[in-house]
Amino acid sequence: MVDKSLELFDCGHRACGGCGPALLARLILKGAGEDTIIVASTGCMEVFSTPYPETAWKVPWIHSLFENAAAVASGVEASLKHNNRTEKVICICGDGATFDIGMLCISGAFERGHDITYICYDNEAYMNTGIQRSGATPYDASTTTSPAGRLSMGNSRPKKDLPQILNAHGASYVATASVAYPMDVMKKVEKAVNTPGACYLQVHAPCSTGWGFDGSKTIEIGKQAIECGLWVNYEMENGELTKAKKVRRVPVEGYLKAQKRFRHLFKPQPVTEEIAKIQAIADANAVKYGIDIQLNE
Ligand SMILES: Cc1ncc(C[n+]2csc(CCOP(=O)(O)OP(=O)(O)O)c2C)c(N)n1
Ligand code: SF4
Repeated sequence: MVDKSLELFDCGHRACGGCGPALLARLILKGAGEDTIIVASTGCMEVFSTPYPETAWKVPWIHSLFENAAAVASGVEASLKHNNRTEKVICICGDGATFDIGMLCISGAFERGHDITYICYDNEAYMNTGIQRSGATPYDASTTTSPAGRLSMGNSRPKKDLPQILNAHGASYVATASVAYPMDVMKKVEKAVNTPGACYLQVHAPCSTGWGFDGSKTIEIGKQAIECGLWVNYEMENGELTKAKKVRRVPVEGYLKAQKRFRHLFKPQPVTEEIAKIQAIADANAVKYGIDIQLNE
């Protein structure tokens, strides 16, 4: 067991108030402990935590290119193994770096079975460069490259199912989590770094600036995503779904209404057919992962 009272991600960094990824950085290091080497791709977390010559990281930390964190981590892990060293190697990357530009290197690292943990902080767009859509952006979210307007309802594609893709690579452990449930995040990080082979964690990390909500509401928004079924916390071990957080589901409207990126769905009046499509995504998640609490449970 690692000592979770250690604060290995320091205060004084430059994230926006209520930044989900900043909270996640702290939780990752609490779950992983001191004996950890971080490889971080370019993105918000890298920018706000390491303005040269300052750093918020109290463990060794390497800045990779935007696209190659998994390749850098593979090399670090191979070198540590060669020298009989036992540090854990963790990639921490945004969804743009993970879902899109880094896929080639991630696929290679997982196929080769490197003993690394890859953690995607999923704030559902390229935030650092001004809120562009990524393969993780949810259906109908308005971003600067999928703007809602007279001719558009926002992002026209559903979120890519990356955990399933990495599961299909033969990953030892694949899990999703949310910063709204900190104990669960720390537990899954600890489990991932102690599971041999390549492991993947995808953590829902609400972004107050990009999603358009007050920074005091980060945890509330994260919980709403889970309570409506648009985000599911689950674990897959050796290819099989082993656990999924059950909920008494509520309609998706409350979650959507709380964020400016979805406000076009309600103003000037509710666009019921689009809201119904998003509800259908949540319903499909509920069936796929069996998360609905039945009345007799
Ligand atoms: C090869 C390359 N292309 C583009 C960029 C510009 N760039 C820097 S950060 C970033 C966005 C990162 O998005 P994401 O990985 O989702 O992390 P976030 O900023 O949301 O935390 C981009 C496009 C870059 N640094 N390198
Ligand atoms: S833009 Fe979003 S992810 Fe980036 S620092 Fe601000 S709240 Fe965090």
